[in-house]
Amino acid sequence: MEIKFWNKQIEVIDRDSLRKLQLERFRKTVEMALKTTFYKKRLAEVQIKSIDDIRSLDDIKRIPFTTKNDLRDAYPYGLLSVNKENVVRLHTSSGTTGTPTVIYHTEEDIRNWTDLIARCICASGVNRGDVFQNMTTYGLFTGGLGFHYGAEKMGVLVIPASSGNTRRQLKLMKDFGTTVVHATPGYLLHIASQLGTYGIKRPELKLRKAFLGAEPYSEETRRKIEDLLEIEVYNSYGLSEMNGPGVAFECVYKNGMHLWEDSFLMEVIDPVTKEAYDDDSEGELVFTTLTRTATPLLRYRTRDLSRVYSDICPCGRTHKRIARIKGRSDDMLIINGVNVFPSQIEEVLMKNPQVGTNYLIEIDKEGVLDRVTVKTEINSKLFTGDISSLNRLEIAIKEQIRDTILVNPLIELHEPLSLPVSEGKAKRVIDNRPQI
Ligand code: DLL
Repeated sequence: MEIKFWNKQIEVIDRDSLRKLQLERFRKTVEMALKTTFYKKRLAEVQIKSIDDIRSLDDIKRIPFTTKNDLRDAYPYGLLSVNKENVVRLHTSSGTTGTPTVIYHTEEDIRNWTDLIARCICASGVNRGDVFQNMTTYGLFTGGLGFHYGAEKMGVLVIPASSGNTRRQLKLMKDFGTTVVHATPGYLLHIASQLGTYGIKRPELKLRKAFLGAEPYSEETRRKIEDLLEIEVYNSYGLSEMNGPGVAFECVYKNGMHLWEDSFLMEVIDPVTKEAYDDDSEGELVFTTLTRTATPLLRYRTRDLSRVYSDICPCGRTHKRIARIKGRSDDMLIINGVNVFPSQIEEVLMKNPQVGTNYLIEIDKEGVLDRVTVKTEINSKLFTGDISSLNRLEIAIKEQIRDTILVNPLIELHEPLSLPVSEGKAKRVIDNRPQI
């Protein structure tokens, strides 16, 4: 297997040198943070008043966590650490309700972010000569411009298709011989199921790889997309508060995502006690930016749940890998007292070849009990059409979900394309229970 690097020196750096570099950058980050009204006050409360108060990476434990609410409260300029004249771009989070979070970038910040994306793309084995179709939304969402800049820097031909308009996406793919796409998993799964509808035969496409992220998806969904499109899917993780994409990405071994530790200092904490783990336990990811100048963030609580793989990756990169994100701690559903992640239900659905591409989880109150309804499309190609096979599928899904989440769901099978299709982040859960 050919292993490619964008910046080999940094990607295979020995762990001691990496820690030295992290400390140097962490100190600079604290220095930048102290220039913001928000952190000046926050850090004074724990007696951190200058860079001299930070002597080791362990000093991070003295710093209070930063939350999404802190960022919202500081909106719009409370976390800006440079003069406005030095800022060249801003992005905001994709949430549709409430005050968004805003991240500012200097030219240097954009250069560093772009470099990280080029690093990710290179790690997947993409080369100059590849044709890259960026099917995520351009605009405030970071997936569009973030990947666009990185792919151009890497030297691939970029098609800035943005999201939506499946007919046009497929035409672009066919006409320009697209070899790599970037999308949300939900949207690519939809496209994959639509080739026939738009009269496209697989051999007419040159597609070989896809980068998928921005929302949780299971290993089963990855496999389904890989099988349907005969491509390789790479998991891509990021969040707008840490630039956007380019935080962690899979190499060709696809055994977890390398977290770029020269740019992000990672901690994994118990979301309840907030204690940082020093082993590989599953917990909430917390990040401190290490190179950002306009909006440095210290110990940002992501709410994303994952675990670290500390073993060495055969690709030679020394940056630790993180497991597929299980979900967000705030996405966890409590159904009749049982903790359930939507990803557990998705895993069961996508394991069944007779299941189609879209699904919805609805939760209602029935008396004192919670009732879960899982609505899922069927796969028209594999479905034979007789009622008894529909019944068999329904029972099988019901049993598999019950065995996984210990809650007995109602199953509704729907015709292909009858449930809402999402071009960006999918909304899969509708919780109709009264808010307490
Ligand atoms: O979704 C940035 C991004 C764009 C990442 C394109 C990857 C590709 P936000 O809109 O701020 O930023 O949403 C960030 O999305 O905290 C996770 O909960 C979730 N997320 C992102 N990537 C993955 C992934 C972008 N690969 C939030 N698997 C994060 C699971 C993911 N969840």
